Amino acid sequence: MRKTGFVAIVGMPNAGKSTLLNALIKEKISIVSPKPQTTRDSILGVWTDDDSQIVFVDTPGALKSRNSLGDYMQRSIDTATQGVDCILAVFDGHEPLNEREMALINKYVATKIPVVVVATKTDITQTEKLMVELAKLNQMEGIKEVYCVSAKRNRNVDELKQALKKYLTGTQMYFEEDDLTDKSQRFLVCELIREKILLRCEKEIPHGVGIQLNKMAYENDVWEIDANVIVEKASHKPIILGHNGAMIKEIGTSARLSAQKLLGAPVHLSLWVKVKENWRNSAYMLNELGYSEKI
Ligand SMILES: Nc1nc2c(ncn2[C@@H]2O[C@H](COP(=O)(O)OP(=O)(O)O)[C@@H](O)[C@H]2O)c(=O)[nH]1
Ligand SMILES: [Mg+2]
Repeated sequence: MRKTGFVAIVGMPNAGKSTLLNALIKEKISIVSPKPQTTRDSILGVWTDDDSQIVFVDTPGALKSRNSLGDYMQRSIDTATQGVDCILAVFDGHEPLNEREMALINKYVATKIPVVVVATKTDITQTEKLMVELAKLNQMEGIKEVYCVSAKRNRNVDELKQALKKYLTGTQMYFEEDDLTDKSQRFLVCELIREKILLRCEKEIPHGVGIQLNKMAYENDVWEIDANVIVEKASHKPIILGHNGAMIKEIGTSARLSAQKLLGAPVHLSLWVKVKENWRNSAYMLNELGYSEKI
């Protein structure tokens, strides 16, 4: 019988949580960008092998909420850490561990759920610097283990996964053996489009972007996908469109290529830029874009 259970991945925005999740399950299901707040929703990533099934919960980074979307993100972190077998507290190993991060780790230790701390991005840091951070962690009580990994270079990630197995407390399989995530292909396609915008647009634009799928159907061996890119200010529209539509074209091409990889078939993608003022505070729009509570 397999040992099974849930592991929540928590930490500050940009720590490298989603990259680590993708490395742990060896598949890209959570989008990644250098911008904070890239992940908005808790995403489950499932790893199944001969002796275990680990369900990883990727969460948005801890932050102060300023709108209904932010409240939703915070609730999704709180829910994600309830009832899990282990909490993976991830921090960016190439930055000093700050007070807020130490406080967060202490908060998780107080839950009595086993806490494993992970310093990631070790490919871009010096060992000496890391030693200082590890010494700080050593002085904190209640941490079960500390791992140094590079999710990008896949360094020490499998060892970490093996180590996590001892915390699993269940025996029930939560997912089929070949399932990788709880998210639908529709959700993942929207996320890929959003990722391409995050990677190309600066300042406040990325945080105000939402993707609304009008159509996603497999017709004559091709995925026909039609989506709205929702922005919250009229002034954002020309930025996303770019000069003579150059920007939206570039976003569309790279999203189409990623979607083809995900879906394993050719994709036709149409994108439309629409303005919906203040959508991040509209219950209707949040629901439309998939940010609604699952009961
Ligand atoms: N060099 C390096 N960069 C990383 C690593 N993991 C994440 N990153 C980068 O850090 C940024 C934030 O990563 P992401 O996974 O989105 O962080 P999250 O907000 O915690 O989910 C992105 O630009 C990633 O490419 C790593 O192991 N090494
Ligand atoms: Mg993330």
